[in-house]
Amino acid sequence: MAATTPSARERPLRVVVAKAGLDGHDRGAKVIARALRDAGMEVIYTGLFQSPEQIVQTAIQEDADGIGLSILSGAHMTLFPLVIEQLRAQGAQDVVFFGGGTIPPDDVAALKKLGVREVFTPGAPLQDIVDFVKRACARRTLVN
Ligand code: B12
Repeated sequence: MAATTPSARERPLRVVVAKAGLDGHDRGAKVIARALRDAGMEVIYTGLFQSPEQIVQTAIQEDADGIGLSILSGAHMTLFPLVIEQLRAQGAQDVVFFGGGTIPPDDVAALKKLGVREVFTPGAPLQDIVDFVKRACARRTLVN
């Protein structure tokens, strides 16, 4: 009998949408979580006031393909780098890290240089965000 080769199949994308630090603005994060869910993804929303360490732990425990961090508090230049540090410390650099919020253009450029894949600011169309997440995380969803 011929040997069977396991064929690649696709599973839904899994994405953690996170809020960090003392930032209480949760509307944007919830809108993004809903848009990604409506696009067929499995979304884990962390709720407010998470530490960078907790966010990365959640992504690992949930076997997430991506982390989307929402920051409207002005603390983005502290919290995004801390999440990157935790991704390295916990051996999860392959998780796609992106985000959004009230982030000035110069800071967007600086965060992208640090390794944040994409940053979406107020007014960013939801379809652009969905398309980005599908594209950026797609490679991770092929499983045997
Ligand atoms: C609504 C609002 C509030 C509400 C929040 C309600 C809630 N539950 O979210 C209330 C009244 C509680 C509030 C409180 C405060 N607020 Co306020 N708030 C706003 C406001 C007017 C709108 C934010 C909003 O909900 N927009 C609608 C959502 C849908 O848009 P969004 O979050 O920007 O999301 C879009 C993008 O940014 C992006 N995105 C966002 N997150 C993510 C995540 C991912 C993964 C991705 C891919 C994309 C993405 O995609 C979305 C779609 O385009 C903004 C001003 C503004 N125009 O942004 C100020 C603003 C954010 N607030 C501000 C401030 C200062 C405060 C207070 C400190 C005021 C005070 N002194 O008490 C408090 C802090 C409260 C706290 N604990 O954090 C400042 C922040 C300044 C800064 N960043 O340095 C802002 C910018 C106003 C200003 N111009 O000064 N606020």
